[in-house]
Amino acid sequence: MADGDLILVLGDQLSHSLPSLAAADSERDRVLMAEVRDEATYVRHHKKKLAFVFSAMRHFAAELRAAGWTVDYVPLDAADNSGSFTDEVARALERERPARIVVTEPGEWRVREAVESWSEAFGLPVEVLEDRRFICSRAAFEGWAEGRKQLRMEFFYREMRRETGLLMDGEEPEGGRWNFDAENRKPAGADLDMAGPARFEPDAVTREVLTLVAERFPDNFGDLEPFWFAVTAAQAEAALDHFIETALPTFGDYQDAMLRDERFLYHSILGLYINAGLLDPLAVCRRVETAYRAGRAPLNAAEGFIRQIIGWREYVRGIYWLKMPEYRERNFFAASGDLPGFYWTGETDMACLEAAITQTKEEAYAHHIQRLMVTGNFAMLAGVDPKQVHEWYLAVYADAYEWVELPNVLGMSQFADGGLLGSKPYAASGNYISKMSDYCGACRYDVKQKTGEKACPFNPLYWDFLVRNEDKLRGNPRLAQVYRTWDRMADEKKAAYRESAARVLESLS
Ligand code: FAD
Ligand code: DLZ
Ligand code: SF4
Repeated sequence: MADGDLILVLGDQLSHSLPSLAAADSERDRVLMAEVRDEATYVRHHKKKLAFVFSAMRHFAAELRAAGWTVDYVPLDAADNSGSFTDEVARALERERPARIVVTEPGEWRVREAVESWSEAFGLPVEVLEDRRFICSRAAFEGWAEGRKQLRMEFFYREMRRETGLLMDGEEPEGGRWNFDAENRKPAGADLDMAGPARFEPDAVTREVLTLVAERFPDNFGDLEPFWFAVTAAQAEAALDHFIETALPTFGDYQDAMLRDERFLYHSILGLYINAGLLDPLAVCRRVETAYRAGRAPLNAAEGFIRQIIGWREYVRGIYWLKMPEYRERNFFAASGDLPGFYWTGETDMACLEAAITQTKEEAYAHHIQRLMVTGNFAMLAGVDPKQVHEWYLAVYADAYEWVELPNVLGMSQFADGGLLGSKPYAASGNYISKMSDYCGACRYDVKQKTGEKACPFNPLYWDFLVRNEDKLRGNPRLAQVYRTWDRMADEKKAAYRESAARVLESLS
């Protein structure tokens, strides 16, 4: 194919509308897809995540072939697999001698850096196309951020609503308000009817991948089976239909709730499909808006869901590219503790952490409030090094890619960016977890006890965290009331909190 292009398609670019494919000619150009050791090992990914990515890649390659493309697909266990994108591209150049390399911009810094070195290294043009599956380009986000003192998601989100026209009533937001979050904080009762996510039987391709992952990654975190994720766009569409029908109407109400025996509540479990390219984010939002306009979902549900995608998802990606690579190094509290070992086993007496981590181990999934207010909150209160926290999250969730995971972990959950993403740390004592979940009833600790042996560890850690980081946080107007409460506390009570916290921290090391 001396005058054709080599189109490299990455494992999170499994979209038939991908700009690099849309711009190519299936008769002249050749697609390269490769399962590579570097990507499979830059963190120790959950086994289910590896199986999902490889199986979805293999299915996508088959669909491309069926559509008339010539695809060079390099499986992980191919004898001559070189182990990296750069070396696989080098091998393809030897074989095919293309005129150019074309790739849609990679989602992660690490891969982008590699791609940018290729033109010089290989001595031929490398065209990097903008990833139009995102609504806000990197340049547009930079333009929005320029000159602003604070980069608040809420204002960015309004721009995205105007730009997409989603849930707009002329120039005004549908229902007269931009945000219906105040209605989305109900605790859930066990009596609610929850269908759970759509589940799919592994086919022969997936079964082959399951065997490969079991053999090659036996010591990675997480249970490989049962494996029920969608691995094709058609299955992911079916999962979207299922969500809209069974969970969207109540998505808003119980968005922040946690239940021991209901791992998924009314969440969509679509993030992994959207991030891999099996579902288009804007099309998903349009489907949700249609359901609202047809009277099949209330406004607080539709708005809440759409905000997560055109608001939070676009916003964190904008922040990632605006601030990388220095963002990854941020550690506002200079936290240096090690991640407790139970994050890898789930073996802890704290029922909330045990539930969130066990579920993560079994499903490669936990919902937003579990990630933010249970595992994230605990790590921040305990002073864990944010880099270790980041690596854990990047490894354990099937939807985790650095561009979306890092700002959520480092910024939103650990406040390690010093307040770029949030105006105050999401620090909470056991009371928040008790209010929003049924975990505390089954816990060896007592959420009502503030200090002492039986006290919920979140309680003393909460105050200890605020006191330890007083020099960084006292000036924050949103924490003024909290520090006034601390100031008014009797000295013995303060000492008891600090002693209890020291005992908890000691037990973690
Ligand atoms: P739903 O609750 O059904 O939400 C719908 C969709 O909105 C999601 O599928 C996702 O596409 C989007 N969304 C919701 N919240 C966010 C957010 N804060 N940032 C970006 N998109 C959002 N999301 C990831 O996709 N990958 C990650 O690695 C990731 N790591 C996280 C780590 C922490 C500490 C926190 C607090 C959040 C993280 N999130 C991450 C965001 C969010 O928790 C997940 O997107 C969500 O839980 C995925 O489950 P779901 O598909 O059922 O989402
Ligand atoms: C997550 C992942 C994994 C585990 N393996 C591969 C792989 O072998 N080949 C591939 O093309 N992509 C993989 N991915 C997704 C990539 O990490 C993702 O496409 C890039 O990080 C985006 O920059
Ligand atoms: Fe978690 Fe504390 Fe409740 Fe136990 S008592 S489940 S540790 S919040």
